[in-house]
Amino acid sequence: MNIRTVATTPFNDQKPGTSGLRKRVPAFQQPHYLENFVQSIFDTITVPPNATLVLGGDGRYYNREATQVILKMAAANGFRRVLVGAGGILSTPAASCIIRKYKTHGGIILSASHNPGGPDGDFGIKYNGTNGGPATETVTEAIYTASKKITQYRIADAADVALDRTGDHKMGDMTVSVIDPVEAYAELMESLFDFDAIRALLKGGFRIKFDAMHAVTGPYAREILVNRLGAPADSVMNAVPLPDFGGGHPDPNLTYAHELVEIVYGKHAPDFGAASDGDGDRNMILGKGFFVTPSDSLAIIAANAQCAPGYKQGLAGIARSMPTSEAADRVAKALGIPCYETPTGWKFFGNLMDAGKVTLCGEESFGTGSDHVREKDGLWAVLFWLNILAARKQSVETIVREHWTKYGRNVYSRHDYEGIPVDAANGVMKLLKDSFASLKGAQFGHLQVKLCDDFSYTDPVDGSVSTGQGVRILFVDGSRIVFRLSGTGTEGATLRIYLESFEPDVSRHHLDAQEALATLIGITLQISELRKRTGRDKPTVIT
Ligand code: VG1
Ligand code: CO
Repeated sequence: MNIRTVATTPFNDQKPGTSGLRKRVPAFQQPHYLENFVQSIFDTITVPPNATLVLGGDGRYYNREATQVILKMAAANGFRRVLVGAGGILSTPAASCIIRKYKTHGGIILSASHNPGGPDGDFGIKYNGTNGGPATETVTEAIYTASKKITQYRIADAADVALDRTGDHKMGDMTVSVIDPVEAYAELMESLFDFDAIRALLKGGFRIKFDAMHAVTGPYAREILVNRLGAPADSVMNAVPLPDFGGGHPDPNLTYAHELVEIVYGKHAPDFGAASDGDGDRNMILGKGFFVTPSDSLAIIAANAQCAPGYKQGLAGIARSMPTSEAADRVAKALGIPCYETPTGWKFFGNLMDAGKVTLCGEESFGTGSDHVREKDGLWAVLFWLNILAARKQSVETIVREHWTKYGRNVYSRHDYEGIPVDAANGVMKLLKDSFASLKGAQFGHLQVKLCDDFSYTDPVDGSVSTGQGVRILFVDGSRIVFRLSGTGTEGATLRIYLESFEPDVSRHHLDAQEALATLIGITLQISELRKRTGRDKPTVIT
């Protein structure tokens, strides 16, 4: 097999964001663009002899073409084997599971998660390390540095691999093993949860609806929920993955998963509703006419973890991203276990899990997971809820309300302003940082500012420091406002504002979050000059 060395010049925009490199499809289709980034990964990770790589993606437009290119580059860069999901498909948590199960030299995941797909949509690529988790910041920075200096890449002259035929295919000295994308993952789920109890729950007439949003979880949900757990076939909707996600925005929240939301808030609503995103790592949990915030979901899973066989031995600790509500902290305190606060992005949880410091992790952005893999995991969260529901035999709403009664309610909401001009977004952030001194101690009605800062994190395991992770305005009574710029978008800037206050009074737990947070929302608009600077009078998405 002939291996070609191709001369190339750097692109200067290959800096990975919160979760890998995400760009519009036409950017990735530029000659050498994909190849440069893949070679930068291989040059950074130094491939040991006889190494195996995992490869798969969320099935979005360009997934197949990129898969063929990466296979040929893996062969030219000394890999002995590549485990690739049939059709080039692997959900993000399944890829993590397979890296861990077969102890491979990491894997490459092709996904732009919940961003829309199609010829003009987004595409993305990231490297996960040998622990199955997203490369740490040190590694992504090194990949970026390599991408700025690259002069050549290596690629094999080989025929395309028949990606739909499972089994081994030869590419020179390298073997391409095309594997079932679901099997290993489904087995892992069966080892963690009480499938008998969930089967009995479903048999007893408990009705569920899972929205795969025409993204990667369709085949996973069918195999696990329908084939293995016996849910009726129509329990899974939008189950066929499509390269453009059917024109939708595969983001499981109240705005984009509206088809499911209408069903669970409508007549004849099922008892439980859930959705996942483009690459299967996010989850939204709903009861009959009831929405569970991701922050509450993390806390409730933590408080009820002993219901699931895989977590019977208890939790080592919990970690949440900084903007995620402090509901999980209250559970950790009651359990007498540590709770860690990390920057946004799953890559910050890896070290804590590898060191055995935490079992559960979560983000307010519909991400929940545990140390069973090193990614957040949408279907895992769905199964955890079903396991809890099977054990407690109460409705979703009752479980949440009882949780609030016991621990108090962390009222929470996130306001996103998407696609605003970059200068305006930077201006808002600068204004806030310049106002720290005058804000400290300032009084807004009954709320007084206790502290403002730009969050920075020192990893307790490797000592690495990550600065500039979001502006925090903390109030004396424990309320918080956090401002952050998104690191996953591909157009303009997205400003995220996270609002939280604590409500111990049960008689006020029924209040709508926007109503309960009205004072904080007012302060936000005042101190950020948001309307004036961005020209927007309301958020694009409220979750
Ligand atoms: C967003 C979320 C973050 C999440 C990241 C990747 O990042 O806020 O919590 O880890 O997406 O999730 P940002 O930088 O846009 O706020 V996924 O499902 O897009 O891989
Ligand atoms: Co995702």
